[in-house]
Order: sequence, then structure tokens, then C-alpha cells
Amino acid sequence: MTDQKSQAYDAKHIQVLEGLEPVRKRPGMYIGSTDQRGLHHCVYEIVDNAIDEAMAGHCDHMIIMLHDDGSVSVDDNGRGIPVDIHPKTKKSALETVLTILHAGGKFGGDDSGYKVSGGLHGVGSSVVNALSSYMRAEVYRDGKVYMQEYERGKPKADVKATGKTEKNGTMIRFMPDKQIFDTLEMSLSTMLAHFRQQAYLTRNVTISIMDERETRPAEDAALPRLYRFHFEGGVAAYVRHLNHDKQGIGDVIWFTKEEKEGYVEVALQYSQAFTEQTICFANNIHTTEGGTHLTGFKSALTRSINAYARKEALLKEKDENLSADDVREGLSAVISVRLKEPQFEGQTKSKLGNAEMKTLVETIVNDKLAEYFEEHPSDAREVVGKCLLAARARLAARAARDAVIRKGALEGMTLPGKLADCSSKDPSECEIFIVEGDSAGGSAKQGRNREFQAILPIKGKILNVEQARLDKMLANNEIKSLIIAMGMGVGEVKDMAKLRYDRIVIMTDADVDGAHIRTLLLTFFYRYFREVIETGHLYIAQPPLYKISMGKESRYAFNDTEKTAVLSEWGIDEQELSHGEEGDEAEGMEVAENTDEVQKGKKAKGQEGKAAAAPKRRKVNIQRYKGLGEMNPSQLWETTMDPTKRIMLRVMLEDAEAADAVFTMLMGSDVPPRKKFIQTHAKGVKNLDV
Ligand code: TSJ
Repeated sequence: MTDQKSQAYDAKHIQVLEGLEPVRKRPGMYIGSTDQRGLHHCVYEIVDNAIDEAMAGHCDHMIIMLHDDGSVSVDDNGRGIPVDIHPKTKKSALETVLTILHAGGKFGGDDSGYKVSGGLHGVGSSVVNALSSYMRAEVYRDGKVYMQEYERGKPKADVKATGKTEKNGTMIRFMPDKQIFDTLEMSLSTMLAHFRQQAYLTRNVTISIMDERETRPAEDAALPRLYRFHFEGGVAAYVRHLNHDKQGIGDVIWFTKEEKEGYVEVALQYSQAFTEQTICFANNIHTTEGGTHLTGFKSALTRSINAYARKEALLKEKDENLSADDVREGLSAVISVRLKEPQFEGQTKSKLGNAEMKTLVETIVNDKLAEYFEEHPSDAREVVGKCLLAARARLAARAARDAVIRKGALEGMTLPGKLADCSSKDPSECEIFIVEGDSAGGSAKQGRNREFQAILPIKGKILNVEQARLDKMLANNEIKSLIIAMGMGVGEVKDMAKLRYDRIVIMTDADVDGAHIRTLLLTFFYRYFREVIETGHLYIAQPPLYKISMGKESRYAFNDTEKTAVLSEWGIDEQELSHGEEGDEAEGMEVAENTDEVQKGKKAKGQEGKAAAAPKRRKVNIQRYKGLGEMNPSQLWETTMDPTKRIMLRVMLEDAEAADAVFTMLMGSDVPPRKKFIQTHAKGVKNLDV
């Protein structure tokens, strides 16, 4: 059909007279298909003519009726199709429109205005006639009623004046041919969606739909029989409809402009949603493949928002511009353009090709958005804020993707410089200590057994990024080093068999910060290397909290209970030490050993045997380690790393799960629980401990 049509254009003769036989032979070529879609297409085709009349400003109401006999009628209150004899066809304009292929809209000398018919749908009403077992046309014009009937596209008689009337308009009633269509059952609900959309696009026009069918398809059975669509707000009402269950930001922004190239109408509103919905039309045809009008819109939107964000310093100099995708998140928009000669391209001929539409839409949207932002600064800020959030999410996603892409590269990558690897290459005997801080890392490197112990120092709080997303963690250098050192890759090609160490040991300070970093690392393992935990390869080192010395003897305590126990074992009542608080520094205190009081205490524990010695004054030294770094290499080895003496905790999945939950709550965007947590635990940050 397009070929024939362009021939018609080329020849600059509108009347390439052609009968309707080819239409009945190959209906699919004209209406796409002969299923329900094709059936609906016929109704739309007829209604389009009334919409054209409305767009030309001559009609403001149309009624579509689904009759019980399976026919459909469409009435409008326009000027009525001319019925005078056309000089070239020697037939009335009405008959020409309805019986000659490709003649739609070319008659009556009215080629001004923008037409739906002649566009994507515009195969012409004659096609519908050809595919109808019966059609009746009535024209109300000049006080008279004119009428003509057809059978499968052929007039039964000439146009006749059948009576008088006050009104003007056109009525077409047709019965789709059951010889052509697979089904004659129309779906009211499908049509409602279509006509609702058309009503948004044709502001101030009323489209009524009446369903008079006795038996209706199941999907329509519960629907009312009469609908009336009328939207003063045009596409602004459309956007309001799209956002009706969303939390909008500001009001709907709406503007229209008529230029010599055509007419542009745009409405948009941001909401708190994350999806985008931008729907565009050219001459009321839904351009599902987009095109120049959409390109112009997007480009203007991105530019305007960036310009505003820069001007208001919401984007700092160092920040990248917001991308087209960033400014689309949470956007609902409808773009409607009308132009004289729309060019439709693309796979389904639903992509607008007219280049001038890009510039036109772009200019208008740029101007109007800048104006709107100036006048509504608080809405503008909220919109920019929303886009900035999207940008951050985009960067995080990119980092995650890059990390995954790099997974292949990770394998062949050289081990990180700061890793002090072990000499053994037998993973079953190797272990790696992830150590917080350089000084602790230094002690660990010196104190370790080089044969089978590797040390990876990581920087303390690097992981504690504000709003840390786990995918950001993957982009982090410390994490990257860790992944490379482990050797098993990450993401799709992760392979447990390549794990380079049998034991992965998290070694952090025994304080709040250490606990925090441990939480982060556990979370990381839980989310990205859960199998490492599940197979029992992840451990937490237990550095001592205290060193308690008396004379030549010294003992380590891993917590306060142990400290008490050690002191008690040595016959020292802790109460007597408590006048001097266990300060940061190691402190020496003179205590009387083996006093009566202490003796009692000892007896209570059943250790009286040792206590026979004469009372003697000795110096007890309690050192509290603030961090691993305070231990010298041999102390660290002795207390924490020596496999024959150390205590390590094997991480269970539940531990990591708990860490993950804590992490999510503290770092996640879920504000209320976070607030609650901080209130509840304001005094005891130790609750962070896993
Ligand atoms: F094409 C059709 F028959 F399918 C059909 C056309 C169906 C329906 C429901 C409406 C119409 C239609 C056509 N409504 N209004 C018009 N208007 C004209 O065709 C028309 C009227 C006057 C003049 C003029 O220049 O005076 C020009 C035109 C094209």
C-alpha cells in the first residue's frame, strides 16, 4: 500500500483511481490482520475521520456505538462529508471517499490542517467499506440528510437526499464482513483504552462510547454501557492519569505551541516512582518507536535540568552532568506533535522521521522548562534531587558491572602489592589474615609464619562509605585486592576450587571501630562469597584485650571475664585494683598478695592449695590493647596467630547474616529503622559487635 501511496504522491494526482478488489483479496496488507486487532482497526479508521474534523475545529463530539447486530456506528457533529459531484470522479465526494482506494481526506478541497487519516492508520475509510458486508453513510448538511448504502464496498445506489435536518455531521454505520474477519467480537475494554487516549490528545472533544450489545465478551460483561471522555487538560490530564497512584513532585507541567512547522503539546510530571513513562504521538498516532519529537524532548530535558542544577550549584563543578537516563527516572511525560506531512519510519512505521520536529520540540521544551524551574524553585530542587539520586545509583551499578566484567581480568591479575603472601602454594595449608591498619599489618607481617600465612593489610574505614551500596564495595580498591588475593574470582566465574587459602581470617581491633570493619567484611562475604562461609573457610581472629603480667609471668585475657579469672587465679581481688581505672596506658599497681581477703576468694574457687606462700608484695601489670598495632610481632604471633595457641572463631552463616542485617539497617536507605536503632543503642555502640 505504501508503494501505491507514494506513487500517488509523486504523481501529484490525488485520484489514482483504484477499485477495492485488492483490499478484499489481501485484507492483511491494509489493516494489518484479520483478527480482533484488524477488526478494531476498522473502527479506529472511521473514528479518525471524525477526529480530523475535530482537529480542523469543526466538530466537538462523536459517538461510537456497538450495536447488537455486530455493526458499529460512528456519528460526529462536524460539517458533514461533502456530497457534491467531484469533477474528476464524476461521483459525489461522499461516494469517492468511501469507494475509492487512497482517496481518504483528499476531497472537499481541504488539505489544510493535520490529519490522522492519511497517517499510520490512514488506509482510508474505503478499506473499511470494502471489508464490510454492509455500510451506510448519512450526511447532515445544509438542512438535509444525504444517504448512501454499500455492500462489500459497492454502492447500492447513488447518494440520495432522504429528508430534512437541523443538525450537521456525518454518520457511518458498518458491519464487518464475516467472510473476512476471524472474529466479529469487539472488545469494549480495548476500545475504551484507545479512545480515552485519543480524547487526551484531542483536547475539548467529547468521545462517547455506547455498548448496546446483548451478549458481550466476558472481559466486557461487567463494564458500564456508556462512556464519555472529555479532557480540557489535554495531555496534562493524560499525565495526571499516568501518575494517579504515584506521589507526584510538584504539579503537572504543561505547554503547547503552534509554529509554522507544526503544533507541539507536552505535559510532564516527576514522581517518587523509579520507572519512566514517556508516550509520544505524531498526529494522534502513538509513535511506539519514538522518533525526532522524542529525541528533541529528551535532549531538552537533560539540558534544562543540568543547566538548572549547575546554576543552583546542586551539581558541583567536579560532578559529571546528569545523563539522559538520570533525568528519566520517575518521569511521566506525554509528547504530542501535529504536522502536515508526517514521515513514519522504522520497523512498524511508528517512528517519526521529520527532522524539523527535533528542533521544534527541543526549543519549546528548553524554553518552557527553564521558565517553569525559575517560577517553581522548590519543585525544581526536588526534581534535581531525584535525578541526582538516580545518577548515584547509575554510578554504583556501573561500578558493579565493571567489577563483574573485570572478574576475568582478576584471575590473571598480579597479586596486590600490599599482600605479603605465603611461600606455600598448597591452599589446604595456607591462610590469609585480613588485617586492619598498616601498623597492625606490619606487626602481622613480621610475626607470621611465612611458610603458610599471608597478610593483607586493608585500610580501616574505607568501606564505610555513606549510603554504601555493596556494589560500591566491589569498586573499592581494598575489596578488589582481597578478591584478587583470594583468587577465586567474583560474579559469574567465581570458582571455589581456586580459593588460594584454606582459612580466611578477619583480624581487627577489639574495639568499636574494629567491630564495625568486621561487620562490613562479614557483610561483604555474606553477599558475595557466601559459599566461603558455608564451607567454613572464614574466621575471626581473637586478639587479646589485656595482657596481665606479674613478675615474670604474663597472661592474656580476651575479655573482661577472662581478665577477672586470671587475676583471681593469681589470688588478686579485682576490687583492689579498681581505684585506678583500667586506663589506656598499661599501669602498674602494687597489691598485697595472699591477703586474707584474697585467700577467701581463692578458697571459694577451690584453689587453696597454691596459696600457702608467705604474703609478699608483687607488682601486677595490666595492659589493655587499644589495637593490634600495639602488640609487637612476637606478641601478635603468640596470642593471635600461632595455630597451636590461638583461638579463632569460625564464622557461621547466621553470624554473617546478622552482620548483613545490621549493615543493611545502618547503611540502607530505610530511614525509620535506622533512626530507631540509633535511639535504642545511642549509649551502647557495642551493639554493633557481631
Ligand atoms: F470518512 C468517513 F466516511 F469514514 C468518515 C468521515 C466517518 C466519520 C465518522 C466522519 C467523517 C467526517 C468527515 N466527518 N467530518 C468530515 N468532514 C469532511 O469530510 C469535510 C467536510 C467539509 C469540508 C469542506 O471543505 O467544506 C471538507 C471536508 C474534508
